[in-house]
Amino acid sequence: MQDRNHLSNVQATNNVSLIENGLIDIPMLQLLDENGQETNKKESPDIDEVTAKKIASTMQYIRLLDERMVGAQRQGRISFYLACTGEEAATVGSAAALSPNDMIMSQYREQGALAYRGYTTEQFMNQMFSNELDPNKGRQMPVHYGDKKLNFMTVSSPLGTQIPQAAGYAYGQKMAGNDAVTICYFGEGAASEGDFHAGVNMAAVLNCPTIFFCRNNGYAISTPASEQFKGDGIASRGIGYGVKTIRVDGNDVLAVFAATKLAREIALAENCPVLIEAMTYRLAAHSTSDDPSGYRSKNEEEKWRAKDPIERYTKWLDGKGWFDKKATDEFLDKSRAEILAAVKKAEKVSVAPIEDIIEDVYDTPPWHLKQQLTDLKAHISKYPEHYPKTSGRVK
Ligand SMILES: Cc1ncc(C[n+]2csc(CCOP(=O)(O)OP(=O)(O)O)c2C)c(N)n1
Ligand SMILES: [Mg+2]
Repeated sequence: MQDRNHLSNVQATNNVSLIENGLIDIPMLQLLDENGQETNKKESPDIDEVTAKKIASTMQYIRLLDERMVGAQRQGRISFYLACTGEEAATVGSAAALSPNDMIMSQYREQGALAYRGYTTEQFMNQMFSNELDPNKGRQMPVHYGDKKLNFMTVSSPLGTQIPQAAGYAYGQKMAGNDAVTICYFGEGAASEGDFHAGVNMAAVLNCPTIFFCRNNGYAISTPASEQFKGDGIASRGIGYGVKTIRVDGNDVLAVFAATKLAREIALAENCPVLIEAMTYRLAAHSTSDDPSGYRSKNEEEKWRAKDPIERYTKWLDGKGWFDKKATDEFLDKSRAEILAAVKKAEKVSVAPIEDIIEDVYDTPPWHLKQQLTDLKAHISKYPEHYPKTSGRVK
């Protein structure tokens, strides 16, 4: 039997020296420069006109949705929101390079990928308004989307949990032989969780077709990347775990699309994970509970605003003769009206019956949860003025 470890292959050296700067300055793939010009036509992905336009309209829609929902939170209509402004190319460009059978496991800022898959404005609203049409039955914060039909795993709040799950899910896809991969989105901040290391290593050792897609947007809430890690971003970690890795300009749709397409092909053909690190910038606040003016300068934001992924992509579309200003304006007007109508509709839908708060967890709710429910009902009937009329509604 052959040796099953690497120890016998290690080369000896007689130099007493430390390895320094072994993995720095990993280059970033850029296929579209900041003026929307292709940098290397031979490497540009082959995106047909229909797909190219769908990518554009999804990015525009998501930017609009973000703007409107931050507004809705400020008006007190929803409790919380997370915008992805500035990161649209990373999520929409990657989703466009996948097959609809591929599983998406997201962190929370990937509404672009979900919209690309066909999640409707009404579905977004029912989830965010936590009404009875929300598949989570209102038991989650806004932005915890999920959709079985669209192969989009429900978002969960604790950072990094989706990373080992994505290794396991892809392992199952490989065993089932259904020619599908799992893409796992996460932020560079989440890559500090133990789950990142466990998940990536597991996928490498067990040969799982997982695409680990890191959105390195410079911040984990108020903590800049420079205070999060000392190594060369997250790409260097992929290489450390023996995972094929690529760093891309996350504001460049063509680079993101090309990298994800390649990652998918390799993951399927070789049954292995691939790590993509998309370099981008969170132009938005972390969430509606955050105010970035306390930890970064307007000047820094402006520098990144000038690299707007939508503008860059639009210039490219225009160069191809695929950009129609009038049609785009009409689409935005229609989307604005659709979002407003969906807000008005979703906020009128009742919340789920109050029993749902303790059901679906245990086969039979245990006595202490039943007791808490009884206490809650008593509390709501004592102070009805502090609760929506529909709370406390019994099945
Ligand atoms: C285990 C865990 N720790 C802390 C948090 C609080 N938290 C929510 S988002 C966040 C920052 C994550 O940053 P990053 O992964 O870079 O994603 P980004 O928000 O930049 O998209 C933190 C610390 C959490 N949700 N879960
Ligand atoms: Mg981040």
